[in-house]
Amino acid sequence: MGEKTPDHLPDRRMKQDCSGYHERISETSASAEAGRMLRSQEPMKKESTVSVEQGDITALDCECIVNAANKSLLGGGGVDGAIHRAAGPELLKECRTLGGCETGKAKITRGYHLPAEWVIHTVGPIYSGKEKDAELLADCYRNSLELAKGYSIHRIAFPAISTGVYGYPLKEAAAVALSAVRNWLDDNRDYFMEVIFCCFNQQAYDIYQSGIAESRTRKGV
Ligand code: AR6
Repeated sequence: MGEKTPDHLPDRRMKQDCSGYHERISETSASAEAGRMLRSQEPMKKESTVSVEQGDITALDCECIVNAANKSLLGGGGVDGAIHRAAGPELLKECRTLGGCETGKAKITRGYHLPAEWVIHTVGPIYSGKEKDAELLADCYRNSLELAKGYSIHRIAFPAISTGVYGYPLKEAAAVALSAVRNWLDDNRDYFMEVIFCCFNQQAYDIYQSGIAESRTRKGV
């Protein structure tokens, strides 16, 4: 990995900005924050957000996208294949220098020809039905967010890791993903992060959307 020079990256933001057709819901509570600010007279902090969008993650104009890779980090099918195709051969070249990645861990590269400046590659568990699956899947989200924070990234999009070739049931995986992200945001209240769950199809979108709505109801916001 070279030096972090995001300011000197070529302008890739001319690619498609998908915000026009991606639906979004958010669990942020700006009005609650405004109320707190008035009461405490403290300056208003930007609240982290969690949202869900439907579409192709390779088209997202987002600072960082996450790849559901395999341990070799040398590409594959599904979202991994799509990311490598869209990023171009430079991505594979950089991935070759990384020495692979263990399940649950994460590594970072440039985004090359993607609209995203950065790609975080994480390796989800192959679903086995054992307890360890959820721990490893949560590690993917936690370690990706931690790595992103280390690179001062503030906007990150995740695919539904492990729910394709690796066979993790979507509903279970979404619950793990949402809770891992929420826990990380709770532990990092001093750091603003915009988290997007990018769902490839309607079924995944609906599952994530209801998961977020449920947590909003629980929190009463
Ligand atoms: N944008 C967003 N989500 C996508 C896209 C896309 N372009 N394409 C697929 N998905 P998978 P895994 C969704 O199989 O289960 C690869 O070969 C898809 O609908 O890509 O973690 C790797 O090299 C599904 O919900 O990843 C590994 O060998 C989710 O992304 C293995 O697959 C994940 O499906 C990893 O398997």
